[in-house]
Amino acid sequence: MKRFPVIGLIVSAIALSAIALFLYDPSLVYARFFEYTGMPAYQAAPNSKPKPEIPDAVICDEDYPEWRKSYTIGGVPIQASDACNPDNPYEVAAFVRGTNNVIMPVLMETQLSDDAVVKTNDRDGDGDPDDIVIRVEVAELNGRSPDGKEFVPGFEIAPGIKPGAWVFAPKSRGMSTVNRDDLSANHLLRLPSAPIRVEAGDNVTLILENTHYFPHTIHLHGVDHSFEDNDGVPQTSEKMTMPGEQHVYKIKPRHAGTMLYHCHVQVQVHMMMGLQGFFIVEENRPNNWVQTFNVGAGKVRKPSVAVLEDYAQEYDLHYQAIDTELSDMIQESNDVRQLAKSMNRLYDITDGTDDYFMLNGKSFPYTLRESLITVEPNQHTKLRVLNGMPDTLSLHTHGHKATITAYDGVDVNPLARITRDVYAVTAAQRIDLDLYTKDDGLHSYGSGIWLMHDHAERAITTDGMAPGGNVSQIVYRKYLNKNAMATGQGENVTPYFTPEYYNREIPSWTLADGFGFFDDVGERSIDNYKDVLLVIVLGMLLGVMFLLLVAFYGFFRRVAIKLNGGANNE
Ligand SMILES: [Cu+2]
Repeated sequence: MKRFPVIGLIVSAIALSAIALFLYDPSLVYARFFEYTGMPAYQAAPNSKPKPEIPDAVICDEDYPEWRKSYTIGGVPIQASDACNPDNPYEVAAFVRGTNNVIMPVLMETQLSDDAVVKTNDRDGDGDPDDIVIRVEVAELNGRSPDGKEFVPGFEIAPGIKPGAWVFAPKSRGMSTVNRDDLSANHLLRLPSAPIRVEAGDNVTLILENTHYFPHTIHLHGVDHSFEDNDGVPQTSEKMTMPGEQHVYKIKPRHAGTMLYHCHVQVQVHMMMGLQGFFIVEENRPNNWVQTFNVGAGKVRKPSVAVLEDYAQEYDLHYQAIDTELSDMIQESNDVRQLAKSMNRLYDITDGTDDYFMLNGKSFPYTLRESLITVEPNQHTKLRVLNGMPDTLSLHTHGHKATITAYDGVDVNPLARITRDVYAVTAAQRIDLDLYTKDDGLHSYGSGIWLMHDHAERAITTDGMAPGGNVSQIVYRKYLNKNAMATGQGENVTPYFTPEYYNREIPSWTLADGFGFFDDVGERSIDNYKDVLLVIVLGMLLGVMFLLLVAFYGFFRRVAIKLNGGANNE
């Protein structure tokens, strides 16, 4: 009478075991099965997902294309720029003449404070001012705001990518954002910290106005300066400049060259957050009005007299990297106590890995908007390279071998200069390069669109997605289109200008792959759920086994009672 459920349980157990075996390794079951039925016909692979829509992307987004032409503003000759996003020529004029010397309409075309760069007194009578007062502020980019979800002021290094950062910027006026609705940073607040230029022999007063919530200093790395109250090191030369305070650095550099400045407070955090920039001392020449700031680095629209003696044009190339473990901290909290703890005590740079790699504050494809090096044949271009990354920069130029003319601001003996195509630049090091576009098979292989990038391959990615990182191009001008982009014969770059690409939502070769060979695999098949089903079936099997045990126990208990003749019956 109780036999039926027991048999049912036994059958269930056997059936579940068979299903479990099938799920665990179908080929074991198939092999037995096919011995009797023969092999099945070919089964097609699952369909691909439909090709993703590539969102409309703006390749060149510049509002002021007229800024690309050459200008003369306030008597300052400003070279043309081929960049999609050129520098504001009025700003350049103010940096060259000094914000105190340009007329108000020029200053009003910028967001500079009228005391950002004050130039006075031609002490040696050589036609240019010698007392230079420069004011820098400290700005946060992409920080957490108590007012909303958006990080402010916003600064994209690549499509949709806004890491937290800090920069030194020329003293500005007005809002840090474009306006109340557009929370992007105003034009002056951006990575990298603005390159600063002075002339050798100038009496330079560099004033750090600490507009930030942490203490900072400025260390003038490689720049001739006296020690006391001037070296930027909180343990030796001076106290830290606390929030709201200012510090005055006084220098009169005797030696010209490509140097750098950086904060020396908690260097492993502050320098890596972006408080580092070029500090360039130009050779002393008559009538040498130098461009004090080069916001955003890149092309110098008003090169110094000495540079123009040997070169047609000049570019500042600042390489940087960001570890998101550090940069995310200012997006998780805006309580300075929490930040001081997380940044100074919890963040461990020895466990850090860099995720984003930037040239002049941007990663590919935005490097194409403002960091193309555009050249003509048979031209000398001066490149100043600063490695602000913790690892060695292995800068490689396609199609060109450039000559290293200086290391760390010291000229290399012309007889000992090295011409090469990978330039090793260690952390904090600077090199000056002579990029000579003579088509002789050595200096140049001829016209084209030639890549220029760090050959440590992680640096050509954006958090592992390629193409990204610090990839840029040396472009012969005949390849430029009217949007200031190089037009080549290669793949369509549109997908790279979308946040979706760097969110890993678009197959890498989708536009090149008309047949969809490399599209994503479509709907999930039963195989994807196999492990889940296996666990469920094993659970059911366990339940059946338990019921079976209960049934057997009841059966043997009754048998035992019968054998005892009911003597021990309760
Ligand atoms: Cu600092």
